[in-house]
Formats: sequence, C-alpha cells, structure tokens
Amino acid sequence: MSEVLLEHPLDGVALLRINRPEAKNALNAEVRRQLAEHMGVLGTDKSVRAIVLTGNAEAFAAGADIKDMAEIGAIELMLRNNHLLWRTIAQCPKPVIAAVNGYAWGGGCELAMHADIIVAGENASFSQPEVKVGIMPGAGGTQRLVRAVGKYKAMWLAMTAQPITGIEAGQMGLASTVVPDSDVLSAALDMAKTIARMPPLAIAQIKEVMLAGMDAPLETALMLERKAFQMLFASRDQKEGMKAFLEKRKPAYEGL
Ligand code: CO8
Repeated sequence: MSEVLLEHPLDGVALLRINRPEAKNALNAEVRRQLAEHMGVLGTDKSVRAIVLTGNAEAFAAGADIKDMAEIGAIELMLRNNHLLWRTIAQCPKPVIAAVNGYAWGGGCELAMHADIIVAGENASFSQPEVKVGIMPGAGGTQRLVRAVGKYKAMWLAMTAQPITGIEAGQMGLASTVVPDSDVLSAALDMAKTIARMPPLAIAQIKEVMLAGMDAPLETALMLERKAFQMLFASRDQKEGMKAFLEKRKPAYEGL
C-alpha cells in the first residue's frame, strides 16, 4: 500500500497524506522516498498552485523510523544519502503548507519545518526528542528551528526534548496559525485555495527570495528582492492584476 497518498481536493491544490498509522507515521525510507518523488513531480506540475502536507489525527509524523536506524553505522548512513531526499522537499518551488495534528516529533517536526506555512492544531505536539535516543536532529532541525524560534527556545527544545503544544508552537513562531484540532485540514486547504488563486509567478518569487534571502547578507537579500520585483513587471499577470484593480474587477491570472 502507498505510504504517501496524493489527492487533488480542490482546483490547483494537491494534498499529500503520510499513511503509516500503525507506526505513528514514522518516516521510514519508503515514506521519505515517496514524499520526495511526489514533491519533485508536483513542483513542476503547472496545474498545481499549492501543496498541503499532512498526516492523520494522531500523528503528522513521530520522527524518522527508529527501527530503520537502530543498528546502522555511520558509513551506511552516509551512503543512504538521505539529504538528497530532504533537499528535494526543501527545494519544491510550489508553496507547501504543513497541516499538523498530533505528533510532529523529531524528523516529523523537521519535515513540518520544510513547509512554508505551518497550520497547527491546538493540541498538536511538536518536539525534537532525538537526544533521548542518543542522537540529535539530523534533517535540518538545528538550523530551521533556531531560525524559527531563536537560540534560547531552540536550544531548550533540542537539549531537553521538551514537547510543546500547538498553542505554544504558535506563540513561539513555530506555527503560522493555530486552530482547533478538528479544523486543521480545512484551514490548511482554505489557505491553499487562497494561495492557488494568486498569480503563481509572484508566489514562486516570494518563496524563492524569502528562503534564499534569509541566509544571505541583508544587502544581497535586498538585491535579490529588487531583481525579482523588477522581473515580475515582465509578467502578463502583473499587467492583468493592476489593470483589474483599476477597472474594479477580479483579475484573471494565467501564470504567465
Ligand atoms: N520510529 C519507529 N516506530 C515508531 C516511531 C518512530 N519514530 N514512533 C512510533 N513508532 C511506533 C511504535 O514503535 C509503535 O509500534 P508497535 O505498535 O509495533 O510497538 C507504534 O508506532 C505506536 O507507537 P506507541 O505505542 O509508542 O504510541 P504512543 O501513543 O504510546 O506514543 C510517541 C507515541 C510518544 C510518539 C512514541 O511512539 C514515541 O516516543 N515515538 C518515538 C519518537 C521519537 O523519538 N522520534 C524521534 C526519532 S529520531 C529522528 O527523528 C531523527 C531525525 C533525523 C532525520 C534523519 C533522517 C534519516
């Protein structure tokens, strides 16, 4: 059975569901491979304007699969080249919204942080608990968490393995928005629908410039922004968006 399910619930919106309920959606090699494969394909599919990534009511994902890692050595781990799969997810040019209910622990929290927007249920549980099994975050957690919540919260979370609720994640800046648990998927889909109606070239530029710019020196980042901003004036959608505003009508975006 497929461990990552792909649906198209709304025009322009793809929904990926991690589907290993028997293991709290732990990310084994097959889940990671399928996630990367889907992200690669959806990333270049013109009909897809936004991607929602979710798990189930109990778990977004309770981490990398510990059974997969318990007995391996460093060289075997290196030869698995897991980072290439994570990179495919990180580099998906389409906006990705993580809809998080239940556990987002370890690699599950890291996966959520690969998304551009995180919608969390009030009682979701976020944690970087790797230290409890003798390791550390290894899929970007040390870096993305510190950028999301700052040094002092990130160190505390990663060194103590303290889980936090969705409400706390929202307060810390780890979630974009927090909603009742039962509303998580619908809120994420609504958001995806809103984004899917926006001009896709502008959306793609916002994502690329924000992600590349946040780790560049400010002047370089501002230059990236300026170039992307100027470039959008070559798009038909910029002409259409501004013309529609002036004519007091809804714009019809083409993605060109
Ligand atoms: N790996 C493998 N199996 C898991 C995992 C996991 N991460 N999480 C849960 N499961 C399995 C359990 O073993 C159990 O299986 P079984 O029924 O065969 O015994 C089943 O899921 C149900 O789990 P529980 O009975 O434990 O459910 P509870 O509701 O009692 O507890 C918890 C849920 C609290 C989430 C608990 O399962 C738990 O602590 N899980 C482990 C969480 C964890 O430590 N995660 C971090 C893993 S390390 C990691 O993520 C490194 C990331 C680096 C990325 C590098 C890429 C390779």
